[in-house]
Amino acid sequence: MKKIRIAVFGCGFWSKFQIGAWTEIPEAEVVAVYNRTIEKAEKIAEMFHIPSVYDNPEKLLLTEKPDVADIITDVDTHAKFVELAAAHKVPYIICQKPMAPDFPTASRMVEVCRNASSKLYIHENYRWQAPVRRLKEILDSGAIGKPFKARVSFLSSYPVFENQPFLAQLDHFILTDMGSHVLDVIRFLFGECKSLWCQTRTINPKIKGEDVAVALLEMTNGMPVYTEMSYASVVEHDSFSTVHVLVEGEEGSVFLGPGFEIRTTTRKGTSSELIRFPSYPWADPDYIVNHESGIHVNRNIMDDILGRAQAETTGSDNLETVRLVWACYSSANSGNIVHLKEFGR
Ligand code: 89Y
Repeated sequence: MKKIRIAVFGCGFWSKFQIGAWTEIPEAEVVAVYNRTIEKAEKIAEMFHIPSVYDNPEKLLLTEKPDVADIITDVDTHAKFVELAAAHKVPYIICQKPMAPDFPTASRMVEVCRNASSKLYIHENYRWQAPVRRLKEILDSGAIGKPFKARVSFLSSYPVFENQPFLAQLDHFILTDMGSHVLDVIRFLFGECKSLWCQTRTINPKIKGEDVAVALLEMTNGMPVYTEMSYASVVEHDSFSTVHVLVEGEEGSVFLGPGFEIRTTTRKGTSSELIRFPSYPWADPDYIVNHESGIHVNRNIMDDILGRAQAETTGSDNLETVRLVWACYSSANSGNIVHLKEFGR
């Protein structure tokens, strides 16, 4: 089998999990890694037996001519690497979430790739988490009838700044970092959003951006969805690194809660199921739900590349999630309800 040749740009915290997830996809082969500090690239290459290492991205692209550029750098350089890969006519480009540090940059990235005929995908994995997929199956089965409202929560005090110190320096934190995931899960479960109101706060004095956000969304299907995200919450059931979701329907309700348990309640009573995960040598047990979902998003992108399925998290689809993130900031700044039809068009 001829493998799809992948070049990875950026060898920071997330790279070992994303490359680890590629090792689970038989059609994929990571052939080269780039990092500005070459020692980091060498370490990752050694860990995963990757043959070529570069500290010059252009040299990598000219020499390797990869099928896929997988960009796992920090958000500030996503546009630079996506646009470089597009200029080198790389046919498939994958970019880590959040796509860009602002909405206009994200729109431009989608446009540049479209004009270069490079297919852009965003590595947005939360909608691929096993409990979230199962929840969607339950909703689609009609078990709770027609959903009429929902709550999607990410409440945590996990010491995320220890693993990823740059997060403390971001001017915009929780809505870009976690909101990208949470709002994408909301789109996956309930469709598009019509309007929203949002409030943000900064509780941790050691960080630059906001670490708490609450938002009320009106979906185009009429459902109200309340969402809350926080890295300042010392709660009994910490939701790191997933979401807790309660959906109420006309015939019952379903709750994805602590311990990856899904409890479905109808007038007949409550049933429970637990989602379990295999362990992988490259995955961190603290993040297992998250790291495992990397395999599914990579699988979906690979299937799209091979013409076997349509990718869910394309650049243009994810632009709608980015739109929600920045609509939330706009609402938080103005105190007003933001109508999505008018935002960023
Ligand atoms: O990006 C986020 C994620 O996926 O899990 C944790 C994280 O890295 C920081 O909040």
